[in-house]
Amino acid sequence: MLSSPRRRASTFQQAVAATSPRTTWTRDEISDVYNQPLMELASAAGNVHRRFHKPSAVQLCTLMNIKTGGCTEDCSYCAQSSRYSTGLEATRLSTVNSVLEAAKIAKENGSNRFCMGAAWRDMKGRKRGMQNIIEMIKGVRAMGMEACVTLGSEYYQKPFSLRLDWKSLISHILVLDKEQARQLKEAGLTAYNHNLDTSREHYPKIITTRSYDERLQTIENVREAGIHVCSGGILGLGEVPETDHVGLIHTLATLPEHPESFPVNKLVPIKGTPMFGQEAVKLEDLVRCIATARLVMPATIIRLAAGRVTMPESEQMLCFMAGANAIFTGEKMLTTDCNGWEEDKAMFSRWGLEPLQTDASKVTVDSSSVHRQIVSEDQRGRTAGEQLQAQG
Ligand code: SAM
Ligand code: DTB
Ligand code: SF4
Repeated sequence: MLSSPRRRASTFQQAVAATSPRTTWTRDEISDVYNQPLMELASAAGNVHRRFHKPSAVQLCTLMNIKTGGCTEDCSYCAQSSRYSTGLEATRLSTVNSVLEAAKIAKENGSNRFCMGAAWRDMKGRKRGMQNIIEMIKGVRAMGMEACVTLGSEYYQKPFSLRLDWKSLISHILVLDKEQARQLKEAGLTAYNHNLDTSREHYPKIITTRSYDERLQTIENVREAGIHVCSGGILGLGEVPETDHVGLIHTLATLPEHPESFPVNKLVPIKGTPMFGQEAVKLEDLVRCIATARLVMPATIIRLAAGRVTMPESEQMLCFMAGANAIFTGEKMLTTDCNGWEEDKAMFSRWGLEPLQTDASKVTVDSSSVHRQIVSEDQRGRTAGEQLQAQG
């Protein structure tokens, strides 16, 4: 259904005037925002960004692949799926020491979030792995950095009554589910990354071994455990930007709480995967997506994630101006290259950017979300309310 120009203007103006996040967006409203003239959209997003965040502050996160390859899933973009011949060698879970050494280097280079990724479908039956991951999280937090993990669907159980075969009964007994989430939270985990990747409609063309609802269930479980949700998508999977980017943003912006962070990945084409050879996302679609996310999820951190290494600095700056405020930095993403620390330091100095100081050490391991909120508001500069007060 097309909206009248009058309604279009008012939805956009409401988004521009927001002083707090709102989770009641309709898909049409988000589409209205998305379809504003790009200059208007990007400039409005920049203004909202300034109301909710310190404009010069960009969070530096460093990734480490703690378990490479050999994954049973069929995500059609991924170098680590065992279904495709990508030439990647599978490894076992990294040792706690090697992870903490890498985290130390990240910290020395100014990163304040360390994100550990494992090529797993889920954590089912991984008791030993879990113990090691808990040690990794504790070690990263003890260094005063935020800790994030991405380990697949953290846990998922189909309704018990639907599957009463032996296999599912056994898996019910083996799965640690909520207990795992509780342990991750207790270890001090700051955030759990689990991307929806694309819209619900486009999703079945990309992944068939895990459903969209399983992803949403994982996100819900993470949120309920009191862990920050980091969830975003990949652009350039053959989707239609006007419908699929809007669909992805709409799903995330209407969750009971907006994700704490929204990673925007540009597809890194991996030879051997079905997505290799897809047309790259256009810069205008990338900026439109970031600006729309900034307007409809104003308090969320928007992370310019995979594919940044292919973007000229000028393109990256357009993204920051439209509301992006985090990056992955360091030697590697998971299996592909990342912009190194030195390159990013030079870019920060040229453009007057500074690392977002979240002083993760202030966030105690068992802190309540209220305390976390206070600290994060404190860190991101003035809150929306304070800004408005200051403007009189
Ligand atoms: N196995 C876990 C999972 O799928 O949740 C964690 C690791 S997985 C590699 C993390 C995310 O990286 C994916 O959900 C996807 O959004 C992103 N990703 C993976 N390969 C990518 C690629 N070639 N280009 C862009 N993003 C990619
Ligand atoms: C996210 O959204 N992007 C990161 C992180 N979360 C785990 C991963 C990007 C992977 C890029 C392709 C690769 O290096 O294999
Ligand atoms: Fe496995 Fe994650 Fe890659 Fe999918 S994205 S194949 S779940 S590692």
